[in-house]
Amino acid sequence: MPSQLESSMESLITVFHRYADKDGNCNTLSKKELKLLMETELASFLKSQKDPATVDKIMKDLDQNGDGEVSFEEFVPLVVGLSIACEQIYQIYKKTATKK
Ligand SMILES: [Ca+2]
Ligand SMILES: [Ca+2]
Repeated sequence: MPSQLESSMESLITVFHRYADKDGNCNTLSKKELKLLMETELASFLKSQKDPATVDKIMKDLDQNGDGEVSFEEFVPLVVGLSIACEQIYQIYKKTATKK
């Protein structure tokens, strides 16, 4: 049985490839693939971002080598960044929950 963290990492890889494999280049996400991934897997985050250009901006931020595609290495910082943001919310939530 994989640990919780191991299965989380496995899920991350599985989700990345579920979208990256849609076109010829299965190791990277095109903008279309990234958009689909975010709309499906990060719908609540995307909804909280009112700016319709969010995906374009995120794409630009993530694409470190500027080839117009997002590789797994370039994708991971997005997940890490969102996890950090979620953890901060979790801390605030925990604080207010214990204050009662
Ligand atoms: Ca692809
Ligand atoms: Ca790239």
